[in-house]
Amino acid sequence: MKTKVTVVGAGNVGATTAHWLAAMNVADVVLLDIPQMEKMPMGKALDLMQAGPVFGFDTQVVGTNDYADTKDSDVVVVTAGVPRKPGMTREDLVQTNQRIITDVIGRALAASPHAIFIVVTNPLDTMVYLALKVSGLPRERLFGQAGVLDSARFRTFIARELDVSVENVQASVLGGHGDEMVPLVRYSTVAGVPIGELLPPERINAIVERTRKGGGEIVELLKTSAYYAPGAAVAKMVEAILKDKKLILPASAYLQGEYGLNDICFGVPVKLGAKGIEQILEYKLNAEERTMFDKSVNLIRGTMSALKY
Ligand code: NAI
Ligand code: 2OP
Repeated sequence: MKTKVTVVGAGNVGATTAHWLAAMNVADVVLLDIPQMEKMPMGKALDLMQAGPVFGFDTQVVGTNDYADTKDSDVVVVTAGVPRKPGMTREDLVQTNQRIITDVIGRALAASPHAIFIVVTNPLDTMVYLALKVSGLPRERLFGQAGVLDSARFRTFIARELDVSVENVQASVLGGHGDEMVPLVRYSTVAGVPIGELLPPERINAIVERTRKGGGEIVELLKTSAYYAPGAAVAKMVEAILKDKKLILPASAYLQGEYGLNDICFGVPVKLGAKGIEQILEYKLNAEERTMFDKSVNLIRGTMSALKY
């Protein structure tokens, strides 16, 4: 049986997610945007599908403004929202994107009551929290993408610094998707060797800082948010679900006591498979990492307080 993935929001991140998914040939894709965007999603979908003969994928890609076309999706990716402009923090986005997320989740869930939802809209952890409350879904079936992207940035910088393949670099970034995110240096390795044994502390600190500000660096260059790596990160999560891979990667998940935290969505390592989040892994944190975690928690709770119910 063919699987079906809906991507809500056919802008930069949504269309790029659809692009990676089509190239991976893992599911048919429905790309949805609001009626005000007229036939834009139809145009992108048709263009993307016509890459199939060149790249060798048979994925059906449908563009639409109508949730009826999203019916019975296996996974729904939510990228609908306003991206950051230069000088704007993710937190500035709360109110506009709260309205959008509330609208999108209600409609998408009505059309696909059994889907797994991946939220991408910023401010990420706060929008995941909102989407959970609006949907009433269990945390296993609704979570957010941020850590795969942040870890990919960290891995890229480590690989470039050491002139090795990114495939040799394992690294994890936890915490909230913001400038207080927590790159876990102790758990980062190159071909199994901890990076602390390969790089001096000042180089590691510089890489950590660049990772934390990785989103902002791209906003300054592009005058809008990143989308190639974010789209790839989402596609990786979708693939893990559809192929039931039991892949361990970071995701923004609703915590109920894990890491001593409650009633917050926060980036933690999870096992992703056909049921969505199948396990939340608890790494042992030292005092320094715990302090960074707590700072990140405070930042997210501050953003959450901007939600208006
Ligand atoms: P974009 O402006 O290119 O696309 C957003 C699309 O959402 C637009 O086409 C817009 O018409 C659509 N939209 C707005 N309201 C909608 C609604 N109610 N229903 C359906 N579609 C609606 O923005 P971009 O760059 O794609 O970013 C999207 C979101 O993703 C932003 O909030 C951005 O901050 C976030 N983002 C998150 C990342 C992450 O790692 N979690 C990484 C990059 C961006
Ligand atoms: C990023 O990290 C803006 O969240 C977006 O690129």
